[in-house]
Amino acid sequence: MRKLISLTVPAILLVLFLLAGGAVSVGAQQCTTIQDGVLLDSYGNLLVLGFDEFGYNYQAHMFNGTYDSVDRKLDGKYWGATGDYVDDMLIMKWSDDWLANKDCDGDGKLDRGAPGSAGYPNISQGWLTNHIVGDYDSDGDGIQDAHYTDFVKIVWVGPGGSLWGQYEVIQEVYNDPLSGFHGLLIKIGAPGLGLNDHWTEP
Ligand SMILES: [Ca+2]
Ligand SMILES: [Ca+2]
Repeated sequence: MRKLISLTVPAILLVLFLLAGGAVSVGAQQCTTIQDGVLLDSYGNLLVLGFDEFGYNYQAHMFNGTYDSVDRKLDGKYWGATGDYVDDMLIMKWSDDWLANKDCDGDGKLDRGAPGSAGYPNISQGWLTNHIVGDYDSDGDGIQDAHYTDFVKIVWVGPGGSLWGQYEVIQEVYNDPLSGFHGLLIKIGAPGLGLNDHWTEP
């Protein structure tokens, strides 16, 4: 349980903070795709098709990497922080409204939010999932003896959401046998990932 909050909340931040930079200017009605070879990440590197060295596949709306690589800097740290979770595996998937694979408003960044909505193109909507597989030292003897998994679903719910002001964790399933958690269902909301109309209970 010790890692439950500290791991999941930072993990889901990542897509929100990526791709802050941009370079290309296109016509208002024209979409720029990753295939065009001009869209950049926040460090000025070209986005590529398929999985990049960090584990991102923006075209497929997927990430398969670690806490270290999720900040797009392989430095043994998670956004500058250290800890034994940094090498834990992280898999994410997201909807097009969370982070699209093209830039249609011409700001040089992958679009966020549903086109036409108030938050478009800068505020992620839709849904994001995190699946974490990791180990930790349960008793301080230096051996990574404890194995855990965590699965989290997050959706945009609009103003008033308890997470970052407009999001909610609608489901979390935590497994950590050594600490006595066997598929602990921490929270579950309505079915229908990211469909705000289907949301019933935070
Ligand atoms: Ca890193
Ligand atoms: Ca854009």
